[in-house]
Amino acid sequence: MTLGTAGTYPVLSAEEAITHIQDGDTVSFSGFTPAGSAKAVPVALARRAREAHAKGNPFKVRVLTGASSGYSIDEALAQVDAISWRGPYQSDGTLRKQINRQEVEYADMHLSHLPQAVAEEFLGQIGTAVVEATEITPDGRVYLTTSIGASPTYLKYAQKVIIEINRHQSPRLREMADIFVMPAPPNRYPIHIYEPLTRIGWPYAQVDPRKIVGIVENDEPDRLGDFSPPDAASLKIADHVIRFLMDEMRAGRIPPTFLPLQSGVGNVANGLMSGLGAHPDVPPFMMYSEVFQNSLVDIMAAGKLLGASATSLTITPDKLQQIVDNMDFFCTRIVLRPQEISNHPGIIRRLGVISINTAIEFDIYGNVNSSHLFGTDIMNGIGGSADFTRNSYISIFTAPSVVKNGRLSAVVPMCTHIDSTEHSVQVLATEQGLADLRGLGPVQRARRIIRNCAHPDYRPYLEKYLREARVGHIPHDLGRCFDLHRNFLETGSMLPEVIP
Ligand code: 0RQ
Repeated sequence: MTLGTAGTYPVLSAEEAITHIQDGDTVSFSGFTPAGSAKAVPVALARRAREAHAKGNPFKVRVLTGASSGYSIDEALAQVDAISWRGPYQSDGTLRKQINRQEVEYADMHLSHLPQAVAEEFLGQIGTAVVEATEITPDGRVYLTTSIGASPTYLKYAQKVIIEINRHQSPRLREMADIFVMPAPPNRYPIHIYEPLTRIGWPYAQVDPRKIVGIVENDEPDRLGDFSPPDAASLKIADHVIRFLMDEMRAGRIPPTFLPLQSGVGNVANGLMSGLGAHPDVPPFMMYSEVFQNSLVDIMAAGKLLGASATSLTITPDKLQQIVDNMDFFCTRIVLRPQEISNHPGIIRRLGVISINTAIEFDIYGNVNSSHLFGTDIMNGIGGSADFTRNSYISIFTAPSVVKNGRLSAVVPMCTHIDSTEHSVQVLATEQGLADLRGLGPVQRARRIIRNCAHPDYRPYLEKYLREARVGHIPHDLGRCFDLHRNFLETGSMLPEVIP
């Protein structure tokens, strides 16, 4: 152990730092996606868990992050069975299997709710927060890196804090940070964000220096995989959504200056944003979103994206370098906020955000399942999708109409799990077409969704279901509403007679 560069905090190896973490502790890590995630400490913790298990000793921790986390946290810890409880979101293959086998308890939460749930101690007392930063000052100012997420909250509520000082991350990232931690009710006043780039806070998070047990030095980059180019279905979905937005502008429901967009992550979302950026009729626009992703760097550099508010820079190393090399340009156009503010329902409603997220499946009435397969198995989680959907000016969900070579339809009679209800979902799009559901009653919605969005192989089945369902405000047949799902589980295809 040596003294820190500021002479204030002890510099620890990752192995020394983890001696402060015990079996059963709740540990909160920085990171929203792999961006800004703690790296050295969780990997050392995984080594310790493996050694403990080899000796027959228990070692598991309860893990909190901002959202998903990538290799260093979920994958490293799940591979050695070191997670007992996880929240608020994950997307790791190994951890997913453990959750679905009931080996790990998983609290799948709206991401804007997380900081308040921490403050209320519903998630237990946080023993240690491990937060990546480029600098910590003697008076406890913590300059975060590529994500803000829930780190300000974790620094505030954890009993002990370990700071990972990452020398790879640019100290200039702080120029994008705008950090404000909401007080507890009833002392909450209006949040003065009137356009996506309004700044209301400070470039650093605050921690009580007495809680810091040490700093761990590190120089690993965020580990983000490359995006594959969008497939044909994604490009068609993007076309339908862009045409719809253009029609909304022509109808005067979207002003000529456009409205801020939120878009989910993944290849469809990247393709959609690139398409919007390249479209000659789309005016330069803003984003009020959760994640700033790869395609946005180019359209911002080209002047099409005027500004973006997010909570993380989830971008590949080459794109991050482009931002760091041109920081004078980008730091006036990107604001990184805590997830409580990036996903704040009131601000989303005030700004008139147009949300575009991806569904696993949706039913003929417009209920959307974002998180669970066959009603039982988690895929990733609800994430921020419903923070935005419920409060946006126009809420859009996209999905390919079929997956697994047509053996699964994304349009079903009834979703086996619902994350965003028909009341919140306004527009659905698949590569087949787009269904604008605003103002329609259930049966009209069903007819439009089946006609515009369902794959032709599944349309006759869905039409027959609607025709034969028990009449009510929302016609259904409770004996048959999950037949497609049951068919798939039993035969490997939702419609075995149609698709071999
Ligand atoms: O399974 O991996 O075995 O092939 O689900 O599907 O097509 O890879 O889609 O990566 O875009 O993820 C909704 C999961 C889509 C994601 C979801 C199977 C399919 C595949 C994944 P395989 P794809 P994507 C704001 C936004 C919730 C959080 C959110 C998500 C796997 O977008 O997690 O919205 N969203 N955050 O084969 C059975 C179906 C299926 C199906 C797909 N109908 N039935 N399996 N799959 N449809 C937050 C941020 O901005 C971070």
